[in-house]
Amino acid sequence: MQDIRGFRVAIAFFVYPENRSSIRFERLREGIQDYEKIKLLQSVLSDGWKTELQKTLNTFVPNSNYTLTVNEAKARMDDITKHHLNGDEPAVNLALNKDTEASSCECSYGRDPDKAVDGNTSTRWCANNEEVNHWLMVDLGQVQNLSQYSILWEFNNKTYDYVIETSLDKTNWTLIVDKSNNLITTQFQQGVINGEARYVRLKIVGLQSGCWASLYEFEIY
Ligand SMILES: [Ca+2]
Repeated sequence: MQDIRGFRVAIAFFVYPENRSSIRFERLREGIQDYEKIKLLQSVLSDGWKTELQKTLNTFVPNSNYTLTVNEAKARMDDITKHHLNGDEPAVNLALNKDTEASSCECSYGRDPDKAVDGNTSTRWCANNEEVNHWLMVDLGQVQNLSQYSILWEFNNKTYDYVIETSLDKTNWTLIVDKSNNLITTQFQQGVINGEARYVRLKIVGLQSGCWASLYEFEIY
């Protein structure tokens, strides 16, 4: 059995992502069960679901912000199992590696807008100052039916107020998500969106002190 700390998620279990000085027996047992389940899933899942499982495991990499709690990670693993048994395949991230534009970027640090849609949770887009109303736009390449979005912000436990607008022609915009009074402080956030669009624009309208408009991944389904 391998504790995920010190390993780049080859085979891992969920319990104790953070440093603890002792371990309770029931937690250890849970960890062993999770380990066996992950190992089994890795051997039977399709490539698409394997990637989804890996994303969940990646949130438990040492020195990350542990964006999911143990229970959330377990719930996601159960969800993946259920979909696998139903014969479903994971939804395709429509934003992945698509063209992007932004109001600004810390480009000299490599924090260009395309870093928000490169599928890599260690690269990020960041605006070039702490002002609000910076935006990131993704061109999906063609008109698509939208169902869901997710954002992995730079920081956990911070409030990012944002809105999402969509457009068919890059001229006329429709507000489809209004989180301008966002109460959620988790680093990973997701929500439902409806309608058809080719262009999707995320605008950060409120920031806590010390936070800039900055995020690792913006996914659209
Ligand atoms: Ca990225």
